[in-house]
Amino acid sequence: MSDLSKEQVNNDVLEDEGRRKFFGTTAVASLAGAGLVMGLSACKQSEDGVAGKAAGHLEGSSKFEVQPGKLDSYYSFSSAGHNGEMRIYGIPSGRTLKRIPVFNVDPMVGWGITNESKAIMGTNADGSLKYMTGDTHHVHGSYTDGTYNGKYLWTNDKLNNRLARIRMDRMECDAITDIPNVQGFHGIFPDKRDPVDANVNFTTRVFCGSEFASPKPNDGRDTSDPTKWFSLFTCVDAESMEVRWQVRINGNNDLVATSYDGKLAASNQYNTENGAVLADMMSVERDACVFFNIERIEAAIKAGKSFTIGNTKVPVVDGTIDANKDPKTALVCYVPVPKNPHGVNISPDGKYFVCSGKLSPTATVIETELVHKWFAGELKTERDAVVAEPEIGLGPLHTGFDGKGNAFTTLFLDSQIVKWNVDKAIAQFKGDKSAQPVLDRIDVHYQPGHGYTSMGETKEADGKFYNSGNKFSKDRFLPVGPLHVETEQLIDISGEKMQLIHDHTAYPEPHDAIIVRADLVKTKQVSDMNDYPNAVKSMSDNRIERKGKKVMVYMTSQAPNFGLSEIKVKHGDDVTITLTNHDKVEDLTHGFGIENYNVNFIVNPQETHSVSFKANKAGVFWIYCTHFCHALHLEMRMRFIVEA
Ligand code: CUK
Ligand code: CUA
Ligand code: CA
Repeated sequence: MSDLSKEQVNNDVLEDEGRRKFFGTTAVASLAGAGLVMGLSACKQSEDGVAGKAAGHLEGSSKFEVQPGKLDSYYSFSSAGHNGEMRIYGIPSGRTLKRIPVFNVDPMVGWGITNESKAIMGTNADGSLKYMTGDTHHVHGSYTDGTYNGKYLWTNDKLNNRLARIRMDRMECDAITDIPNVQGFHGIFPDKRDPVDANVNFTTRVFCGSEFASPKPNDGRDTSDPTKWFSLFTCVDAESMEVRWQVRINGNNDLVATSYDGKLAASNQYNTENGAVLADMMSVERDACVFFNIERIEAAIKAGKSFTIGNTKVPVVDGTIDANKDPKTALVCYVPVPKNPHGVNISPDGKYFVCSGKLSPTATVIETELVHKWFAGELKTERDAVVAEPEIGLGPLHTGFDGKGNAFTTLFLDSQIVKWNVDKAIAQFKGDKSAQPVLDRIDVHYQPGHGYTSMGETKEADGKFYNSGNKFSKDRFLPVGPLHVETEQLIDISGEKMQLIHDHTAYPEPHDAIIVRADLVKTKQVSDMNDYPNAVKSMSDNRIERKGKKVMVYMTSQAPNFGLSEIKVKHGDDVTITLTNHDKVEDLTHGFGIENYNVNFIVNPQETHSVSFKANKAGVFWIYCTHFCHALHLEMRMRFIVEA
């Protein structure tokens, strides 16, 4: 807050003017540092004549207020960045509904602590977690007929290169797959139907892009010869979560999108140069948006035209430019787009992919049908698939759609969302000088990364809400130390002009999210005991069994009691405790914590979880219920006695 005057701070509400000044200085400083100054002005009157309006308080925004006791109409499923989890917000309220632990350890629910969650996360030979952290960027859901079917969500781990699946009936992670031989696993997108089988109109594959080239295999060879490093595009089976195949590419993969016909996966490439340092990555004017021909890739693998890398058994096909010169047999099509593009999104009608310029003030519109024509050998050059390239503003990144022909792109450098019309951009590209694609701009606070619309990644895009995920909040909330909270800004896009509804906070730092209509999500409120193979099914089954140094404890809980009043073991024993919650009432969860033993997890109604640990401290240690469950919650405790 140091740049703001005392007077401004003393006002109940800071004036917009002060914010602009504050924003301007810091933004220019940070961009100058990156060598990316491109004539930045924070609130510019653009050449298209559409001025960004100061997004203050929206008159009538209370119509979107979710009153106490009322429910939101949408779920937002969001990534969490380097926190490694997935989050659920209610829209339009912006209320945080749940944080789903995925790649991170979460003692509140016992993720990374119970044996069942450790088995999903992966362990070393000694039972310790293989990884304790991750970096989630993108969340996408499973599809039927081009819209969400409410079954699965997937998210990536850019840090440790894993794909995780969330089952939506419980909103819990049920599978994590290592993506072999890649680094910087960033973009993901599920397919929307099968490219060949007309009966399969639902998601069966998840596509994964990787940003960073690396030696293959990465075992110490070629460490000083980056020309030998390359990136892979990966396909994972949506049900088995096994890696199906990979494609060797030139350049890199950043974000991923899929066509509605199931035939294409697309990925933007900012490093076609294969540069290892920044200057090299920005050296050419055009990079690419790359299209994968799913049917041909799978046919090539069936025909055995693949190789493997090191000990990995996953078949890899050659998708490099040199190996794909003939469009009629090519597996991959590289469409040139300017410059260091970021983000690729498909319009809800399936007709157009939009890839943003990032270092070019343009968005490139690529027609799906023309990509198919290129693969059929009917297009002269890959670039001929481009049908529009409107100038929309500085630092364009991600695009959402309203289902009415309009696109909404985040402008990182301009700190704006720009609304533009796809058909008008195409007309302008064809030479119609009267066509003005840009329709509206709104300032956001500040510097948006992802922006996404309600149902915008489906054919049911409804044009109601747009959420801007901003990378800097600066003065927007009370300061909480050097790192500010992030801002998410909800915008009403139902009218001609965008209107800011409100800000809500997000713990740093989410990237992308999807906004899903609430009626498409059906969760179970009470689990089925039979879904847990190790359930202690009867209250009379409470017991302790010993085999040598191994002690197995089988227990139940039912408010306000644990099924045993003490567990007695010997110092050095290997203890496994299995706990089944026999309560059937919705939300009647018990916790299980052992004093000074670092054991902490919960059991929801009818669920079973277990923990294993060494009794390495002698003494009396209270076990208590950590989750408020009953008037006698405090009395819900028992003893863990370790004899010397
Ligand atoms: S990336 Cu973060 S703003 Cu990881 Cu989707 Cu574009
Ligand atoms: Cu059981 Cu608190
Ligand atoms: Ca580049």
